[in-house]
Amino acid sequence: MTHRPDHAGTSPGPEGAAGSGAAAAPRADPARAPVALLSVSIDLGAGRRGVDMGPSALRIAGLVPGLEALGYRIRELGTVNASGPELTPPGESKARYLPEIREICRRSRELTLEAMEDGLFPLVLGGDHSLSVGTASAVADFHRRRGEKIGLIWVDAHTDMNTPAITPSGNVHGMSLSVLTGEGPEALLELAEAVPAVDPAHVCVIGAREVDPNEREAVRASGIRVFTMSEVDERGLAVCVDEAIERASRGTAGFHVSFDLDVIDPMEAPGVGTPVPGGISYREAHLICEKMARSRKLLGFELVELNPVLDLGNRTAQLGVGLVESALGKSIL
Ligand SMILES: [Mn+2]
Repeated sequence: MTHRPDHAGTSPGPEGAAGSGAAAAPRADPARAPVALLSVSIDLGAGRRGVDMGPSALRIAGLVPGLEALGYRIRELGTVNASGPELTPPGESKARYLPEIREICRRSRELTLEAMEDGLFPLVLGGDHSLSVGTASAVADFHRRRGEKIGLIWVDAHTDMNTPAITPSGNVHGMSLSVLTGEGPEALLELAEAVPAVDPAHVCVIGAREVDPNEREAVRASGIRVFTMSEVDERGLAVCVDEAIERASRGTAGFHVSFDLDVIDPMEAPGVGTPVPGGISYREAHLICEKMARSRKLLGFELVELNPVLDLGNRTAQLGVGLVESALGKSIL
């Protein structure tokens, strides 16, 4: 197993000293149900190849032993495999590979829902960000069937609020949050049991710094709350994360997190599908995840857009494993 350095420099947190005697034991957490681990090997929603290998790289970086060391039992749900772009007709240029992406989302959604019905906490490894249409809607529908709403926190350099009508690229990974909040291709909207799958009033984006021109209008019209990188710089990350958690938790059963590794600066996370300069730091990424763990409101977590082809010695995958551990309760003290 590879050694992963522990993350350094984050504060122990407000309740750090109040461990109530459970010294070495992992922090109690409602998410400490057994973990259902699902890999979604797809890059059809992205503009370049490689993120389909993300789930394997995270496993090589020690994801499973890391979670077991935290006390989690893991149930493997296996891998949902998309066909490669060489063998898949791209179809319409404004939503490339839509039929195949729909099928991958449908299968990912079913596996996620089944696991939750069995009492498991869904942890999803991607894969390009289109997969969230399946997984996040599964978490939403699981709770909807129980009369509950969920929040959604989208940690990403992008807002993923494009639609076929406005997309400059035709890449579906830039449309997934739009679909989840009610606008997009019918083939994807109809996967969820309700439209929108998630009420935009409970949706936050953290770290956005690259939004397409027409996408800005869609963001403004949608009612989601975007903490842009400049707001994060102006007000500080901790305040923004606290507000995002508050908004996603108010009147909901809790929130699902969709964590796109491109939110982190490419200097620290080079192995991502769509690198954008000016991202958050290694320590800030951990702070986000630790705050989510401390909130005790986490309903599901997915880590997406890891691209091993662009990575340097699997360091982005190692960072990703550390972030999952932080989100699931690992802390410095
Ligand atoms: Mn994304």
